[in-house]
Amino acid sequence: MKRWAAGVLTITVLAAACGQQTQKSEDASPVRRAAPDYLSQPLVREIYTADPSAHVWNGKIYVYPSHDVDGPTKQDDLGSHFEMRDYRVLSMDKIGGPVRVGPVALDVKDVGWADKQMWAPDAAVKNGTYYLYFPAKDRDGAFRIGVATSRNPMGPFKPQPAPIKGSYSIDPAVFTDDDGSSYMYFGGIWGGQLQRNVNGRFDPNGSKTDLGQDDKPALAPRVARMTGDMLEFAEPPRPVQILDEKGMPLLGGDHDRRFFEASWMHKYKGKYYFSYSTGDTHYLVYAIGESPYGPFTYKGRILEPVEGWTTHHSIVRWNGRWWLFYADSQLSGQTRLRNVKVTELHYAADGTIRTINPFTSPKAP
Ligand code: FUB
Repeated sequence: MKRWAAGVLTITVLAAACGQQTQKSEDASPVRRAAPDYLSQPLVREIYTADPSAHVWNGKIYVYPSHDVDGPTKQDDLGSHFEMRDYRVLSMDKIGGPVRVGPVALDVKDVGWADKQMWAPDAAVKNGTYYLYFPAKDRDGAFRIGVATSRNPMGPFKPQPAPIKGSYSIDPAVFTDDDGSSYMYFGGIWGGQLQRNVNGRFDPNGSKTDLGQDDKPALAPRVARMTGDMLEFAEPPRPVQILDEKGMPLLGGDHDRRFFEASWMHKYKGKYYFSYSTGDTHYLVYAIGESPYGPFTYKGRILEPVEGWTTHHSIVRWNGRWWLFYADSQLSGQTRLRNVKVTELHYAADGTIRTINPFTSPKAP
């Protein structure tokens, strides 16, 4: 049996096991792989998951993913086919051990201001309260970022009545520095609407993809320090500058390196590593700076393209080693139905990250 056909058979069996439909063909990945060709295997198979934000709390690993569901909307450049409605948290005692899928932690129907599209979330903890940060579209079709709280990292989370004041766009990632200050990084172009919020106000008629100014600095992700209660921005969000090796901002036309979505921040040996997805070129890349606000200098790739259109990640230290959580479309073969994975991440002696190939063998013909 050809590898592609074997993949389809596997997918059909797995899809039946997942109790989900996978028959949409317009967004099927062109090349399917046999299971051993993937560097790592899905963490869970009973639901579809993506955009994993991992944290280590009290020695346990908690993963806050998007919960992908099949829906009627055709795939487009604005991600209209990502029709997620709720969040479920994953937990594990150790990497490689059993993964628990928690019950619904937050449902869009319980968020008064939100209408649809519960996209990539993140979480934080302070003084025994857990905070779930999530983007969703409001009734005007504008992405806003909400926050919900719980005393349990698995939820259920109780949402605040309104989105975070001054929030817009998608993909919140909250980083807490050694001095206890927390910062939210956020933003995404195209469907993430950053280009429709260039002045901090939503312009429904703004550009659809990016600013279309290839020779100008690329649109920058945003960062804002959080208030002490973790519920609001303590300051207006500011652009995160990402510079090339000559100290010049990356340009809009530099699709292999410029910011698209999926911010993450971690600290390694005293330096701040800002990482993100390049979207339409499908890389996870990183840039290093001396402050949580940047500027950050582009350094290279973390992960080569996975199967599926999107790529989104988190980086955490567990048991003295560093781990990359990411997602691909191994189980379904469709971009809208993804599955989260984990693999070890390695640094070279100079602090650069060794690029990871998500496959163990070269691409099938
Ligand atoms: O999962 C929906 C969106 O796709 C996320 O918010 C983006 O980062 C991309 O993964």
